[in-house]
Amino acid sequence: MKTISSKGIVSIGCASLAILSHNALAANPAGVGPEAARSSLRSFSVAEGLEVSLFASEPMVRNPADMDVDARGRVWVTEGVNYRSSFQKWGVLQPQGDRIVILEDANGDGVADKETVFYQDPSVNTALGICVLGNKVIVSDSPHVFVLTDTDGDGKADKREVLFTGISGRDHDHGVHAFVFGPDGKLYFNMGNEGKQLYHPLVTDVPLHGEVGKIEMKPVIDLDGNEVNNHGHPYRMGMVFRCDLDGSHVETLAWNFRNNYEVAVDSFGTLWQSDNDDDGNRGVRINYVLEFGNYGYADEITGAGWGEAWTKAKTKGAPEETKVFYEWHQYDPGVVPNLLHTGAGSPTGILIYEGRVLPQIFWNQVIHCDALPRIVRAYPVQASGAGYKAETKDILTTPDNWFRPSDVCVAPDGSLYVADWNDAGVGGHNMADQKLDAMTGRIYRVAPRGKRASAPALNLKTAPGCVEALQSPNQATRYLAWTSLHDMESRAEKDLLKLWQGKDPRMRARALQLLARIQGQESKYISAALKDPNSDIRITGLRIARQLKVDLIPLVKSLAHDTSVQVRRECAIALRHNSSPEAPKLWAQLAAQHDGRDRWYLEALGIGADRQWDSFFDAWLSEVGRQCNNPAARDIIWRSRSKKTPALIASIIKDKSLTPAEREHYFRSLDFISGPEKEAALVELLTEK
Ligand SMILES: [Ca+2]
Ligand SMILES: [Ca+2]
Ligand SMILES: [Ca+2]
Ligand SMILES: [Ca+2]
Repeated sequence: MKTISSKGIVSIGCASLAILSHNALAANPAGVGPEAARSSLRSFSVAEGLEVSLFASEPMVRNPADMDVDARGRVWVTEGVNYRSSFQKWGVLQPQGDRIVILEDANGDGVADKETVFYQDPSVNTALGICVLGNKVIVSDSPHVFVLTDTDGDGKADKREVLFTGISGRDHDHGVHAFVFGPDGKLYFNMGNEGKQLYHPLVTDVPLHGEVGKIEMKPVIDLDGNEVNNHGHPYRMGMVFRCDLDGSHVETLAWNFRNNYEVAVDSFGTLWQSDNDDDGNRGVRINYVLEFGNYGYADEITGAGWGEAWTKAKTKGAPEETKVFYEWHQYDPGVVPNLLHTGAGSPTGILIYEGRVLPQIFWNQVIHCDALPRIVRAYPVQASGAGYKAETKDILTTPDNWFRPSDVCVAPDGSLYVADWNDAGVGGHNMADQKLDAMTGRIYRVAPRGKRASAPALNLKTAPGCVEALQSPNQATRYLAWTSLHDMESRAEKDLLKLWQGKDPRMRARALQLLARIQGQESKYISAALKDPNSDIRITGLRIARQLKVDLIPLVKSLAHDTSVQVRRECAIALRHNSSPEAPKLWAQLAAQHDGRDRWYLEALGIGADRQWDSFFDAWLSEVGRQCNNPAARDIIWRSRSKKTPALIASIIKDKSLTPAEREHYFRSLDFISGPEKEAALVELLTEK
């Protein structure tokens, strides 16, 4: 949902503000309750072959903020009844606090008929994230991330621990978001630009109920040795992370987003996100996330917003359609390109659909909610150079302007569940739905016509049963399977091998992640992966090798001339902060294969050369010799941050055939470099005749 910035109040908040002034009660004008909810479904359009049905509605569920579906097909919801109660005039509507509720269809008619309050406490308010992992539930609610455990299996939390703390963005849509379980057995999560920093608690156990109060904490130092905060060293704004299940070994995977609402991780370990524009600028973006990439919401060096640069560009005649590129600093060296711009929006939940129940166009694709245009849609991708290009394909939408999809999840049967916050507005510190008795919230199921909900029985005691469960499209199921298989180690190898030798690359990748983690078998499976005909498997192998801290140099050597530029992209990233004397030469070989057009590849090279520009760039200069006056070489020079960069930039700028815009493009590169070499280059340019 969208934060209302000073500009946003006018453009985004208007829907709810208008309603509030006309109707103090402000209930959904189309009616309240299950019958009204069912009748509103008649206006919904759904992708061909699919149907939408009502799973739950008020009063069973109100204002669902985030959702997860467990291995039994039960729907877990964090409610936002007390949304913004700490500062809005409607105040606390539910003194017992917001609920985390489990909704269940006990009699099998496709409609929820049982609700269990897993947890309710005033210390949890409109939690932006929920992730069900066995008997543990991770709840993201700035300033804390809680782990709630149901120790006796009655569906109610018995124990509360703090996983992370010290996060800003309390009572804000841009704080810490949902956790997801990755194919590597790690947790992935993100926070928007109000999250600001991440702390480890010194004591994790806290009482089950009540305010946590002040707790001892220490800043998170990530695996790169950086303190995780937004001060620009190097991280800024919204960030995305990976860590172990216990919160240790934090990696800051990418940064400089505005409100990257959730992260989705596919079976190859590739990350996908959306990001919200500054409200009213029609600049929502979908991102394929390059690990360790800067995504350019603020100026990398100064931290400045984009308005000034855009105003300047506009006076020089930049067309309106380039504004979105300025918004995300896409013309700056060191900023990763966006996958897709989707216009105005309030992006929310996201997932990667690796099931086989929806029509084929949705297989292996990102599925995403956008509450402003009231749509759930997919972005089918095709590889394009070292990155991707994407289209949009709608799944669910309606003209009913109270439909506000806040989250989407895959159930064990491969169907989708969609949470509907249901309001005239899209959050952003406001709501029309201010009266508890009439407060709405809906959960829909989207599935092929006539396909009844089901949850396959699991057998997690045996390796074949676990390998079966590992192939589930449902994340909560995969978590159970993964952890059992990981515990079985070599006892599961035979059955994992069958999956590894199968046809579906994503299922093979899931097996590979576990096979390569059987003690003593690491290098055998990594090397098999690196020789695989499928480029995504080679990429997965390299990513596993990085995580397992295997010596990467021989691996990058074997892949440095790979036929797939995506594999070479991954090689560049693998060289990041590698101190081997062989790293510069390998980077130079990768850089020499840049085609002068592929910005994804260029940025991957930049990520790989971080902190080692001088040696890497020198190696590249020796590699290309005098052949550095062509588009590819000029691109590398423009992106580079070496002591030799300024003189080379100056010599490009002196080329009389450059257009003024091209000259400006190269000049901009100098803003990212400091030191005497830059001063000398500037003097040279100023005194040029
Ligand atoms: Ca039922
Ligand atoms: Ca319990
Ligand atoms: Ca979600
Ligand atoms: Ca509502």
